[in-house]
Amino acid sequence: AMFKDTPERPEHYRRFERATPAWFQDAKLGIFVHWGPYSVPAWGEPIGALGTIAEEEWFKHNPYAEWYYNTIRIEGSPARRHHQEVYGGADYDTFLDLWKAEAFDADAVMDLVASTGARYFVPTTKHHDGVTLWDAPGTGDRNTVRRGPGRDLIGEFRDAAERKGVRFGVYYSGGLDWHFTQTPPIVEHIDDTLRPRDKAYADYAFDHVADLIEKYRPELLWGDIEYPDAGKPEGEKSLVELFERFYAARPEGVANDRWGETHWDFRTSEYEQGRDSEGDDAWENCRGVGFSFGHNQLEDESNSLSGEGAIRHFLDVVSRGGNLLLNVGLTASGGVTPLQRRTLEALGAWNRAHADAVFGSRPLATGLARPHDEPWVRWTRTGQTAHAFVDAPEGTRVTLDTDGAAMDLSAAAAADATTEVVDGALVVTVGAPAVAGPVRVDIPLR
Ligand code: FUL
Repeated sequence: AMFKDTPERPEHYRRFERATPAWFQDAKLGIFVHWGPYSVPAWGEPIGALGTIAEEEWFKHNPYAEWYYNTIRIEGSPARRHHQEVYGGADYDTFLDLWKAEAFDADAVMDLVASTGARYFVPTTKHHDGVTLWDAPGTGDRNTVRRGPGRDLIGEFRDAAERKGVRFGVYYSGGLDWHFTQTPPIVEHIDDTLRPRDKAYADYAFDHVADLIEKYRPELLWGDIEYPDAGKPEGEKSLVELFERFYAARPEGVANDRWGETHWDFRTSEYEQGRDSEGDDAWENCRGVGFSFGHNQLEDESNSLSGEGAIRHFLDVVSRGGNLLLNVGLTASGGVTPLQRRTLEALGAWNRAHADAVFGSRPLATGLARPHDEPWVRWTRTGQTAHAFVDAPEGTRVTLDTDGAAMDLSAAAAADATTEVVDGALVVTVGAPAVAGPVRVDIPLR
């Protein structure tokens, strides 16, 4: 919200301002997919989460496998050495042809997406390498229809999402395109000289996003890094016109905040970065199961969210009023790795058992109760009921930090725990949950 009033935000974007459609804040969970030629080498050092690593170290040892083309151009990087050893330093586009998507079934992916409880789905349509997952205007043969998979992957995703009743969004990298303009690798910081900003590129990006809106009618526009600056002022083929077309096609559509200081319906954070965007307006945190968005063969349990870890992260975000956009890095063949699948399935099973206390919920006012980390407790609210989620070993007694006067503690109900009021406080004894994950206690508000 504070960002919206900065003087850099031009007047002609203010006309799009309105309350964020409620469906977005009710949705809570979306599934993100990163898929591209980078899914073939599928290689990045899993050094840690974005926002916890210094920039000087980040790019040279980038844990984001979808940044492979950047990382292999950095002198002395382990990825560069790996690329030399395994692929003889081959041209990046070799991976576009090696990418076959031979086992890809959009309906199977969407079944998994829906089974997590997610209400929306956002695939990358063009990542920083510039390869488009549909036959995008001006891309020649550098797209998945003409090369590699030989398919309109965005169309397949979209149709499957529609069949499943999952809302469909598009990720589009407007800020970086390492093919359209050959810029040196990013080593320390994504400064303005390292991204294309000219009119030719702005027109190219405009044609892409306009085509996505027209062909696939997305309900979310998920821009990344920036929109090319030459396309920001009002006029023909401008971002203003794109937003106009988007909202004309989808009055209830939502746009994220990575189109520059222009317009957005919700703010974003990524892993630990941008936490100050997690305010009380609409916001969404995104992250992968591991430390990468693109499939990374170097990831294992030690650097990935377990099922329980994913449930906790999801509940933490929801309890603070946000959405989680949880990413799946598809393999080059179109599969989901067992590691990611296991986490998504555990999250889905827990969500099925507790959907009524999570989806459509709102944060519980901090005056009514407070969260804790040890033992782990988070809160949501639906109607006149507060929901406490407690994650602790069976048998643990946890005293909830509540304002007893605001709640009818004696009417607390829990399927997987026992509750008692002791000295005016609610004490929960954790039982064996029917579905692995936090146990839940429902408490009527007075
Ligand atoms: C970032 C990108 O650089 C990452 O590769 C990823 O796509 C993430 C969602 O956004 O800014």
